[in-house]
Amino acid sequence: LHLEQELRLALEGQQLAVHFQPKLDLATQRISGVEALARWHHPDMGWIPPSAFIPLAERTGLIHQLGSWVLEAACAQAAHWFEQGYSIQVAVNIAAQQIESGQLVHEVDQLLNQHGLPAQLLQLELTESTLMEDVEASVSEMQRLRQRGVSLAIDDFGTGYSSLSYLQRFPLDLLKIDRSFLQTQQTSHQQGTLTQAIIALGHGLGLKVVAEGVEYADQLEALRGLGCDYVQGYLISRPLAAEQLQPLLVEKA
Ligand code: G
Ligand code: G
Ligand code: MN
Ligand code: NA
Repeated sequence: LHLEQELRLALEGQQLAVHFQPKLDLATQRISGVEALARWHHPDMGWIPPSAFIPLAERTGLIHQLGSWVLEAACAQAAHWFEQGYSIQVAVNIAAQQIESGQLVHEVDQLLNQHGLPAQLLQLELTESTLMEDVEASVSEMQRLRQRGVSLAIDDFGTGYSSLSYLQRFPLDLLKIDRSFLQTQQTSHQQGTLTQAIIALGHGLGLKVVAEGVEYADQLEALRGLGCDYVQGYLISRPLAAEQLQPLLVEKA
């Protein structure tokens, strides 16, 4: 209950921030997008990890407020980069409750308008488990978002329990392979085989594929060999504040 009060105060005050982790396009060797990640800096407790406050926000319903705040901050930053001449797609993590609220499409419409942001520069990440909570509702909300040109990703793929027959029903653009597949790839040939199979599955469904949690150069080269489209992970960069990220970005020709 104590931390819940602190999170309420954080949402009202200036304690939350959004950091951005770049995604490298293996075809162009350029940063083509970033993932927005919520950060909480408490005045006394210091940095509080998302693994502590995201589940708390979901339990208490504060995720609506937090999710809206992150979405707004991400759209503002994406619009800022766009105005500066960078073509950087910003991906935002969306919790199940945000999809279930039925308000997400309206919220996204307003933000795109307000910031003059082309819809293709916004991507929403939905985890496999979120999508499986209510398949029909997810498909319908996703179709509405996709009609507007918003890009959609399935996040943490391979850790949930989605049946492959459902996968083709979701209107998706990108499949994000969960980082747990990479963490063991070095030691296990079988994990490498799974990564290869997931990439083939994604491509078979017409999706681009990104591997998360890439920490070593040999992992990146292996993924390139497997035809993976993008990589994200500490090898490329940790999540950074927007200003710190600037040197990694390349202006449009
Ligand atoms: O940044 P970090 O790797 O510690 O993130 C941990 C988890 O918190 C990840 O699963 C990430 O998706 C989640 N997360 C970070 N920011 C947000 C956010 O704004 N909304 C939601 N729903 N989840 C987030
Ligand atoms: O679940 P989601 O993909 O949204 O979470 C992203 C999380 O993964 C963030 O908390 C981020 O800090 C973390 N992360 C990003 N890159 C790496 C990496 O290379 N290794 C590890 N262990 N974690 C990473
Ligand atoms: Mn994510
Ligand atoms: Na993920």
